[in-house]
Amino acid sequence: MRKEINIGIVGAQFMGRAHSNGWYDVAQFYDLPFKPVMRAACDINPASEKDFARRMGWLSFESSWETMVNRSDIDVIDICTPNNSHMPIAVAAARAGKHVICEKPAAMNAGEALQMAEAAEKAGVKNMIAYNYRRVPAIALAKKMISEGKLGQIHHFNAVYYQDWLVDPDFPWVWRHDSRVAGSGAHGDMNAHTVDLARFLVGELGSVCGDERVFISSRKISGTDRSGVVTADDSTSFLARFTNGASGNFVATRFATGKKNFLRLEIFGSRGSLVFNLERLNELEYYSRDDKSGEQGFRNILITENEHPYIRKWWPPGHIIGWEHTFIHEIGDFLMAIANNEKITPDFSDGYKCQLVLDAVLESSESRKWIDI
Ligand code: SOE
Repeated sequence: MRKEINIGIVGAQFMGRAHSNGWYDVAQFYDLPFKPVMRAACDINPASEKDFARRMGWLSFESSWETMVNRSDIDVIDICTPNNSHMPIAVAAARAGKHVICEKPAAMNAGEALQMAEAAEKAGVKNMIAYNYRRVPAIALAKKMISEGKLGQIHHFNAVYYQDWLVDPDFPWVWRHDSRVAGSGAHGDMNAHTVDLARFLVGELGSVCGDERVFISSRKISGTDRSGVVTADDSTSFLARFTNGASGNFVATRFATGKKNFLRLEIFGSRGSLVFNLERLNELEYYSRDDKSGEQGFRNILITENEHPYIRKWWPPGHIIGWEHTFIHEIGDFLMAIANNEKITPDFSDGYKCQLVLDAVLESSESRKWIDI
């Protein structure tokens, strides 16, 4: 077994920082058979990349992702760039024999995501889409409880994901407003998470009916007199039918005044219910119809016990963890999958299946019809 594994990260923006935190901390908490080395960081802006990379502890710098993915001293490529470059980088990295972890959503559309899944499959490399919320301990516990049948047959999956940074008309035009770079807006950024969680917790979605909205259609470009046209959605809501009969209700918006990063899931089943709120990520609300009549009610499980998923790696019972830990968990699980040559999920084919749903919602909104997936 090798002594070290060398990581190259592409993209020094916000999510690159979150991933860097994961690479930095993972060896402290995971019993890895090799040492992860933060070998190289790459960004098209060399100044921001060097500043970022130096502070985070990356050892060398590249300004071209093509050079990066072909470096012989790199084993893993971590893609944290805007969405329009995920596919070319992931495909090239897989062809160069690198294991690949890629920020969500997988790509601009299902066609691109499929190319990524096929390239990774053909190259036989480990691949993962960084849907980090699967690795919140409360969500992993919800998965376990649902798999054990604690909820019985699931009737409803309701997901709202609220942010409010675009309600300010003076917020400038950024790449996330440009559908040529982002693919979509709130939809691909936030519904992507909840669709992944819906697939993880409840099952495949069979059909959808969507409503995509842009509330402010042009914004000032910072430092110029020009305005940019907003072509990516400010908000997208949709109804869904799961193939197992459950009913789904999804809202993602950047216009939820007062809500900064509010993600709430409600899952109602024939035997019980679960409610998760990201603002209280160490907790899970559970209602069981099996409780004694007269004593039934929602209980709040504090997810800090050793038997809870991921918690043993951290602190003694009662000590809470945060958002950044989800990146350490996903990177740790990814490295363990490489070490043990095991399948890791969500992989590129999950990214593709999630993207099929996202694409169908946009098609439905445009055609004003339900769309089968
Ligand atoms: C920005 O909207 C963002 O950082 C997303 O890109 C993340 O995936 C989400 O977790 C929080 O919001």
